[in-house]
Amino acid sequence: RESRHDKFLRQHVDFPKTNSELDARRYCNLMMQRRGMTATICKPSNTFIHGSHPDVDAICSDGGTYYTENYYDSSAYFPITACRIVGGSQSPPCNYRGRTNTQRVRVACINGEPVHFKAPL
Ligand code: UM3
Repeated sequence: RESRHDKFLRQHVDFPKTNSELDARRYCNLMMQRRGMTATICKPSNTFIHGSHPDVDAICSDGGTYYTENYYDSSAYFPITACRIVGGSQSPPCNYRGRTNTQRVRVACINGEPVHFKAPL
């Protein structure tokens, strides 16, 4: 069975960025499907971090600063693509809007590994 950390990597880490020539909307529509987030319902919001697995994992230790509870903010700025469902499409085919940015990211850590992406920073 997939661990929480493996699920986090599947849903939130894409490095190097897949099909970087695509615009953000096409990227989201492709990757939300390819990473298994559109099977039964369209996951409403999901952010992809374009950083290496070790660099993202390090947010929970020397690459991050403690925020609160089990949340840590990355020290590094990562390129990200934030995907958000276009109003209406709750079930497949899922239509997303995409937005790119470069920013620090906030994650929840369990046993020193990221398991959850925290929306705003
Ligand atoms: N989510 C993102 N990016 C956003 C907003 C929400 O990835 O900008 C995800 C994180 C959570 C879920 O999924 O939406 C609820 O906040 P996760 O637990 O699988 O990381």
